[in-house]
Amino acid sequence: MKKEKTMKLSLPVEELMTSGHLACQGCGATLAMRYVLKALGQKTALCIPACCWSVIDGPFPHSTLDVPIFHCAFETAAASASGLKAGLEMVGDTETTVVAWAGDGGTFDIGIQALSGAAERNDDIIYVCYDNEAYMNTGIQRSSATPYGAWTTTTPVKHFKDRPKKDIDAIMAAHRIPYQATANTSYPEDLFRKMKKAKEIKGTRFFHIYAPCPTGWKSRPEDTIKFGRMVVQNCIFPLFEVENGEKYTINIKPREKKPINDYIRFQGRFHHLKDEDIRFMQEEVDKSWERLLKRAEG
Ligand SMILES: Cc1ncc(C[n+]2csc(CCOP(=O)(O)OP(=O)(O)O)c2C)c(N)n1
Ligand code: SF4
Ligand SMILES: [Mg+2]
Repeated sequence: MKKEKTMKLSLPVEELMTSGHLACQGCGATLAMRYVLKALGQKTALCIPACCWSVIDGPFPHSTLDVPIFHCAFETAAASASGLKAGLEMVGDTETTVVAWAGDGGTFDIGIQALSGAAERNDDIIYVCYDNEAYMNTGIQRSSATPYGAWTTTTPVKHFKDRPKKDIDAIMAAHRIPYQATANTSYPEDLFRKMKKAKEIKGTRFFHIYAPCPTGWKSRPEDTIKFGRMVVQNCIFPLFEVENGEKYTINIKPREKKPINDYIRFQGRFHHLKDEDIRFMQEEVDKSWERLLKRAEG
């Protein structure tokens, strides 16, 4: 007799994100929201500034999410979340988890002042930056999260981005917030565990989530999960946690660190790069991995 196949689910079956979202196929930011809400549960309120996610959710009064959303101005994700948390506490609601949910442009660039203010005050919010490495919603413009070498509409092929990605994780660690983590939808259990842990901590918590964007990266939708695994194995986007800005824990250390070439080759935004450009990028990745290892050694 044929043995029946069973699959063990390690994440809760309950969905707070339903069908009908408006994202492109293979959108990493969309999957990130789904997993985050599985960890945080129904008593969650979101502040979403202008970004792809303010569209993905759907036109009012429809919503793909089964939690309340406050659509705020581009630069105000953290300040809006701080205010919403204070307001909820004033009416006696101490249970709702307030989440600022912003893109890399809204975090690394335009919202960094509000984020820094909230983190310095240690306001009791979770701030999630889904990082698709450019201003995607307005047509793929460069942000300070765009990696070296990438094409965007404001860094055309002849003048590709010649500055490194801003180290937002180090900037947040300098605020000595109680908890911060990087995460990636290709490692859903890791993301889920860290978000559950963050939910139980008071104060400012910061998540930096890797979010492939097939439209802006000129990649195939079916490669999104593969990219997430690659960036952990080649150390472009390592998975780690930081407590109080000091205690670094690397969650996954690749047994054998992979070269970045394959990852670069699969994305149209890097097609113009010469061997020497890729060699330079590899050196930069090696250096930042070494820096992280040192921080984790204490
Ligand atoms: C003050 C202000 N400046 C510019 C815009 C236009 N704008 C809306 S979304 C967006 C891009 C957002 O980029 P990011 O935060 O990375 O999110 P993504 O679109 O990539 O998801 C821009 C420039 C705006 N809404 N408000
Ligand atoms: S443009 Fe990119 S980030 Fe925006 S919905 Fe499409 S895939 Fe997602
Ligand atoms: Mg972006």
